[in-house]
Amino acid sequence: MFDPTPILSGNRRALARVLTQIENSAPEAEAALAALFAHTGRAHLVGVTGPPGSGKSSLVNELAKVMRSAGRTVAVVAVDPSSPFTGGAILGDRIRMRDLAGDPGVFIRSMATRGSLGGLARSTAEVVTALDAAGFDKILIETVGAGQAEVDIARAAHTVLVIEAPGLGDDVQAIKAGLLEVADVLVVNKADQPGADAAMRALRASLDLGHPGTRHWADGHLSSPSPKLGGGSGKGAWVPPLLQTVAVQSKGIPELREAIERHHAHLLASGELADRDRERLEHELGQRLRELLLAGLLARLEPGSYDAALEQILARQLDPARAARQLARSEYGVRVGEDPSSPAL
Ligand SMILES: Nc1nc2c(ncn2[C@@H]2O[C@H](COP(=O)(O)OP(=O)(O)OP(=O)(O)O)[C@@H](O)[C@H]2O)c(=O)[nH]1
Ligand SMILES: [Mg+2]
Repeated sequence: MFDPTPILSGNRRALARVLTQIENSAPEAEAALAALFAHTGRAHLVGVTGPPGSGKSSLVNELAKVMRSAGRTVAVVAVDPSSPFTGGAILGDRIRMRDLAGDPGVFIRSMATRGSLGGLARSTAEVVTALDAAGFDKILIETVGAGQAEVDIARAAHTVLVIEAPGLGDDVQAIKAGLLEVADVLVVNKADQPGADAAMRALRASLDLGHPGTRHWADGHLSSPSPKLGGGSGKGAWVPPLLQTVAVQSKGIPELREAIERHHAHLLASGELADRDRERLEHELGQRLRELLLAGLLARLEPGSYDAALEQILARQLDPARAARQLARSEYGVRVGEDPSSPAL
């Protein structure tokens, strides 16, 4: 039986132990998370994403400092999707985060990919659960906004910061990757560098052109997104502010914190915070259900039938959709996916 008391009362070693269990997918993690989950839902989750090298870690470090000065406790989760063998970025982050070391109101954790990015998304969510239960006021989640999976990790937060910087190449890249769509606060960092004003203009133009408001998951949302999400409904809608910062000179950081707090206040006042929590947890429920159903099905299939189906598909004797139905049917004896009213898993 897992006793959550040490973590709930701020014992850092107990917290670190559970985070390691989560990262290793140790069997103990599940019981710990089950006991901790009831104590979550209080932290303000802030996602920080953007192209590689735009200054996310530097900004997170600065933000953590001003949040501490304002009396908030802060946890930082740095998600590094690169191979564990090239952990240079993590090392860099550790060194940079040294300013904050020794402060009991700050907790920093780097996470590297062990398996798939999907696995990383899940263990990040679990780490955030543990940090939330441990009582941190603000949880900053840094991911490189390079692919959909990483963007999804950040967008699961309540407030999403998108960090751009001049001279990183094609600004349109980031826009294509759907980063702007998920931004609640937009930052052009490295404003000391040439091209910062041009980057601001480009972002402002695309903000004006774009239709912010449709926060939708890349896959697997089981019900339609709430119409309230994204503030597309006019009155009281949130317009993402566009800020400039110079992380290495601590410039623009109080203004950035202020924008984050304003967004939090907006989420609370509009009821959107509850909507976003609902969306995030529903996404997780759907994801886990899919995984369980698939694993259960694969485990109980007639040996060889999956491969046989694949061979038939490759030989163009059977199409993938029908093959999937046949596999599902042979297992459960139900006609999965043929009833249009049944949810598509
Ligand atoms: N000139 C200038 N350099 C900056 C600024 N902010 C960060 N840097 C530098 O830019 C480099 C990358 O900064 P990081 O904070 O590691 O950027 P990141 O976005 O976390 O990088 P990844 O996690 O690797 O994607 C470092 O050498 C920083 O010192 C800034 O405002 N101005
Ligand atoms: Mg970084």
